[in-house]
Amino acid sequence: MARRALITGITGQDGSYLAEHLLGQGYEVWGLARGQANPRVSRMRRLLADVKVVRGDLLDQGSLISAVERAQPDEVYNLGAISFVPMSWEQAELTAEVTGMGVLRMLEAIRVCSGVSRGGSPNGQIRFYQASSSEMFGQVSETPQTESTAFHPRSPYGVAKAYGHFLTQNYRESYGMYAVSGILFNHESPRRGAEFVTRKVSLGVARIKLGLAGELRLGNLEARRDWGFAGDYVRAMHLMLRAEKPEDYVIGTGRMKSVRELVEAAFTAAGLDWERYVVTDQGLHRPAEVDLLCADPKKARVQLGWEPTMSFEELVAMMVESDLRLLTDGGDPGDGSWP
Ligand code: NAP
Ligand code: F7E
Repeated sequence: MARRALITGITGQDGSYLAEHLLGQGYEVWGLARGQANPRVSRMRRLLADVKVVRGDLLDQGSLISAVERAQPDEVYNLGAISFVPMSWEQAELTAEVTGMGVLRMLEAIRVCSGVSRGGSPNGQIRFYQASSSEMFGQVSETPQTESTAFHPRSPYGVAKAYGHFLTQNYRESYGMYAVSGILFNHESPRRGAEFVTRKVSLGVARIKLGLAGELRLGNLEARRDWGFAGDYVRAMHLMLRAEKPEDYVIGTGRMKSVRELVEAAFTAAGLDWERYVVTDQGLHRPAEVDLLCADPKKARVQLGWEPTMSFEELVAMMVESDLRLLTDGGDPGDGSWP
C-alpha cells in the first residue's frame, strides 16, 4: 500500500517541491490548506492536481486533529509558517502563534490521533518532520554551524523556530515519538516568494533587462548566507523521515556568499553591470541582522547520503532565466513562484 504524507505549507515553495518529490516516490500526498478563498490554494490545485487537499490552519487545534484523522498519514511534514523574517517584527504575536505554537498544535494532533501516552512507544507511529531554520543560530558562536552549535536567534521568527525545534525534541524524548527537525539553511528556486532577497534580485534584474524598471532597491549588501536549491533540500526532509533513528540534521551547502555577490552574479547572468542599477536603502535594514550563516552538512552527508546538486552560480542563473521568461510571457510575478 502507498505511504501517505500530510504536508502543512503545501502552497509554499517547499510544499510544492516536497509534494512533487513524494508523488514521484509513489506516496499519497495530502496538503493542509487554509482560508476561505485563498488564491494560492486554487493555484496549487491546478499545478499539483494529484495532491489531496484537506482544510486546516496551524492556529486551530481542532482542524489539525480532523486533518490527521482524514489523511491518516504515515508521515507529517510541518512546513507551514510565517516565514518572512521582517514580518516577524511587525506581527510578532502572530508569528509566535503560527511558527511556534503551530508546532505544538501539530504535535498534539499526532499524539492524540495515534494514542501516544507518556513513556509509551506507539504502534503504527506517525513520523513528524519540523522545518527548523538556520535563523535559530542568529548571532553565530562558531562557523560553520553544526547540529550542536548554540542558538542565539535575532528575530521573533528565529525565536519561534527555536521553540518549535526544542518542542519537537521534547516530544521525541517525552513520548518516544519519531519526531525530527531539519535545520535548513536558505534555499531558493524560481518558486521562491518575491519578498525574499534572491527572488527580489532575480525579478529586479529581469525587469531592468526588459526595460520595465530602472533600479533595484536593497538593504544590507554585506550579509552572508549559505544559499542552496530548494529541490535538493526537500530530498533531505524525506531522507530524515526514512532514517532508522529519529535525529536532527543541518542541511546546507557549506558555502557562503554575500548579498553583494548574489547581486553581482544575477546582473552578470543577464549581461548587466549591477553598480549602475542597485540603490541601497537604510529602510530595508533589519532591527537586528544575522550577519552570516554557513552550514556544516557533514552529518547529513555521512548518515543520510545527502548532497546538494546545484551550485550557487547555477541557482542564480536559473532564477534570472526563469524570471526573464515569466515577464516576457506576460506572467504575473505574484504567480512567478509557479513557472
Ligand atoms: P513559504 O513559501 O513562505 O510557505 C509558507 C507556507 O506556510 C505557505 O504554504 C502558507 O500558506 C503556510 N501558512 C502560513 N500561515 C499558516 C497557517 N496559519 N496555517 C497553515 N499554514 C500556514 O515558506 P518555504 O520557503 O516553503 O519554507 C517552508 C518552511 O521551512 C517554513 O516553515 C519556513 O519557515 C522553513 N524554512 C525555510 C527556509 C528557506 O530558506 N526557504 C529555510 C529554513 C526553514 P498560505 O498560502 O495559506 O499563506
Ligand atoms: O534575506 C538581506 C537580509 O529575506 C537574506 C527565510 O526563508 O532563510 C530566509 O530568511 C539576507 C538578509 O532571507 C534585502 O538583510 C538585503 O540578511 O532572503 P531573506 P532570510 O532572512 O535569511 C531562513 C533560513 C529562513 O528560515 C526564513 O524563513 O538578505 N537583504 N537586502 C535583503 N533581504 C530582503 N528580503 N530584501 C532586501 O531588499
